[in-house]
Amino acid sequence: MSKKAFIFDLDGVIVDTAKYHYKAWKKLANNLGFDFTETQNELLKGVSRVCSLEILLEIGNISLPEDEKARIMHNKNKHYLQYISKMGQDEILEGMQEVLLHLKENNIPFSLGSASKNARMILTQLDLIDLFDAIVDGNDVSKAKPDPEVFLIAAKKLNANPNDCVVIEDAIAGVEAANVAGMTSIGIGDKVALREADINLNSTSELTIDMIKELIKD
Ligand code: B16
Ligand code: MG
Repeated sequence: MSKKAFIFDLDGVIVDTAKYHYKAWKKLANNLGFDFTETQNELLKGVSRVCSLEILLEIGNISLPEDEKARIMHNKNKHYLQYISKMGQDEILEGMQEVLLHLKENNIPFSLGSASKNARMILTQLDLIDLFDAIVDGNDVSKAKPDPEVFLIAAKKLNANPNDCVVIEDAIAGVEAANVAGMTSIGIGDKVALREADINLNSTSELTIDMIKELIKD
């Protein structure tokens, strides 16, 4: 396939921050007087913070003024960051550190392509930030996934043609964004939900160095 650059999603691909998002959103929902289940949390994966709040309020059938929304979203993030600040390298998803190190050692450029505004802090916490040639996150985009903007900016930063890029994603919106960008998409997780991906893997442990070698081979 001769791919020349890689773009990694963060949550669900490098680290499982979804569980911490869930705890923080659940507390917010409970404070507003309704429950929020783990199944409902699936709806928030890969979705921006603002859109996540809108989905949550819809579940609770609650409407709030904008300033109140901003206030509770800020509190949710503060709560979420308390979990993030305790994270360590042992929370990096299986095989991902090896994959990133292999790419680095072989001078194959790679970027982050995440919806999170906390991405830089998370990568710093995991001691991975210096490995990345570029970082594109929720602070750099005006349009959220499934818009391809995040991945197109990443490709540009890597000086790579979108067709030469491989995106690794765990969210439907992310796979869609990669496909629209003309990139090769690898979907991690539910094969039915992520059936639009070019390659489906059950978990990050299936993203092997051999698979990487195959993707970049001339
Ligand atoms: P934050 P990703 C996404 O990260 C998460 O999957 C999603 O659940 C979250 O709402 C979004 O980041 C925004 O995160 O509140 O930290 O800005 O999967 O695109 O790496
Ligand atoms: Mg994700």
